[in-house]
Amino acid sequence: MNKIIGKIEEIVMRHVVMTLVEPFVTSFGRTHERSCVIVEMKISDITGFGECVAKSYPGYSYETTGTAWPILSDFLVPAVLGKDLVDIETFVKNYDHVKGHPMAKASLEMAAWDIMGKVQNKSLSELLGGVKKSVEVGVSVGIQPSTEALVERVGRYIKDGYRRIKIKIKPGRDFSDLKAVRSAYPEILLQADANSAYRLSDVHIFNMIDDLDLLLIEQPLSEDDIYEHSLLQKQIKSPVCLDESILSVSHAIAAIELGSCRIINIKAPRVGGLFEAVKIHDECYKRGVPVWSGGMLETNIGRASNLALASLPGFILPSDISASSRYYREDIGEPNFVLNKDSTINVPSEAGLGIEINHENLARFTLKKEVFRSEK
Ligand code: OSB
Ligand code: MG
Repeated sequence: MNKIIGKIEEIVMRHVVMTLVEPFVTSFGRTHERSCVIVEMKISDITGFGECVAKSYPGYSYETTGTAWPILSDFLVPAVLGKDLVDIETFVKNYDHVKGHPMAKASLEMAAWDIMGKVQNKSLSELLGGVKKSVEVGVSVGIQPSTEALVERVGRYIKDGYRRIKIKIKPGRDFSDLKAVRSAYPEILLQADANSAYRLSDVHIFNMIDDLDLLLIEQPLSEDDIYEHSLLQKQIKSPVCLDESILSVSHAIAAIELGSCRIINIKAPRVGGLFEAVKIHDECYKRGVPVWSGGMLETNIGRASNLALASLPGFILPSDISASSRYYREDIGEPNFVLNKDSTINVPSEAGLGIEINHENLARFTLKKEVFRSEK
């Protein structure tokens, strides 16, 4: 029997908006002001934080800050408020009956893990079964105004110390962009992310890209095209990696068994939280399928969570977790993560997420705040 940690007495939701150091452009749109919901959970004198990574526009998935807010306030928060926190498995059962909305769910779960770690004086990495003190990382480079600008931007990231570069692609900005980067930097670990912008009939483009020695091609087809990805993977040499298509461990198993991908990008928020993310990791690890951690332009709160997850043994490819300075000039929590000389970032070792909230910045970036207290 697990010990009861205490009653969830209060949950605070904040709609936070932070400006990226530079706009981030993908096949589905442009982000400069990045919004998120930050949840704060209290059990007596212990506070945990979680980040809902859904942005203002439903380009990556249907979730937005605007959908996450009522899903949290009307359904998820009432499902856990006043309940005893015992362990994460029972915590997530509280809202089992709510369909979908994985990012909203993942933010509450993150706050619960943060509390769990603080109570047990263990880092999130330790709680999850992490084995690494630092993790290999890369940088995700948005679509630039021109191919020349892209080569130049990539050059500066390589100077910063990133050894793995991911290029966002879309129809019309694919092979020639990748070829230019490959020619300029023949040694770099290179991969591409299409964010579901192609159809199976575009296979000839991927056949050309096959000659550029990419680590992987991420999410070429639609998120519901797991079967079509299996047809694509049969016709191309580069490993397909799925991101948007994988919303649960069942999807991961289906994609692997069908041969739809050879690599999986794990994002805890996309799959409903760290609990499901670890299940996907374990399943992939057992089958020898490499995984890596994706990112959603998180604040340091979400970044700490990604780093802890990426410390698990199956995360053998470099993750989309870059230095804090690549995202925001100022963050809502410390420490700011820095890139080590060997293109790694240290995994937080303090209890829980290991993030000290900067309350002044948090208040400054908060547009809206709502407090929920349990009755007694
Ligand atoms: O597809 O991996 C993606 C950012 C927002 C939405 C989707 C994606 C991304 C990234 C950025 O590629 C990764 C990062 O946080 O550095
Ligand atoms: Mg992706």
